[in-house]
Amino acid sequence: MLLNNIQLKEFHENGFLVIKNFAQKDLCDEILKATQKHIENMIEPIESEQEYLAETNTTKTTLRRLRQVYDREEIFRTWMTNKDIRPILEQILEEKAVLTLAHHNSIMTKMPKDSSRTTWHQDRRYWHFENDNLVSVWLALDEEYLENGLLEFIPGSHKIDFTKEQFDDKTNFLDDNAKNIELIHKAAHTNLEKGDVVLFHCRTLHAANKNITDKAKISFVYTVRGVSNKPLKGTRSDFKEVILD
Ligand SMILES: O=C(O)CCC(=O)C(=O)O
Repeated sequence: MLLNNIQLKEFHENGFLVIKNFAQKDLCDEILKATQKHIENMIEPIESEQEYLAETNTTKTTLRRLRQVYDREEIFRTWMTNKDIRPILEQILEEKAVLTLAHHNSIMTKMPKDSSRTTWHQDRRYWHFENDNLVSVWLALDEEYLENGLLEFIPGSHKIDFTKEQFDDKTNFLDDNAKNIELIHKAAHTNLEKGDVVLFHCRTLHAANKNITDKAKISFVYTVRGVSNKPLKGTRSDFKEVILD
């Protein structure tokens, strides 16, 4: 499958693109089923909500992300190496794609009640590559909407050169900076259904609310780089990879 010209233009203009109904619903269900034991037992490596909170007075751990999922289950690898999406990734990256397993190699959760808001940020803050030719592939394993923590994006933000003052010291895009407020007003979202995929550039500002429903929201996210965009030696991005050719 390839993107048509309108979709490709939309990705390049907005820095993200929703592809409805991309993955088979059965595959999503199989992935969801395979996540259960990892979620229930919080099998390491994980990221917790508490790591994200400035202050916490609880000793409880709420799962936020199952990390390093590629090596956990065959069905996860099947999705991450799916051949149908490769031509699309190559269109966007304008070269072959390489699956980088260092960072977004995750099942993301928004647990009912105890999840937190994900503030506006660019994913490049986590990563160390020669350039920004990196795209994340988000798979909705079930319905996603604002109340359960759907991702929102700021269209065109991947093309903006921001100043340091627009971010806090943890590289969160400040909600109360005057310039930022104007941009945040332009935030866009599309409700997702099981099997929908969202592609987003590593510079695109995105955020997600906490989940205020009583059902967990579980999604899959991985990242690919253009083959010529090498991880910087000695950084945590310089890690195991899978060439998708
Ligand atoms: O679901 C979330 O909390 C946000 C996830 C996110 O920002 C990401 O995967 O880049």
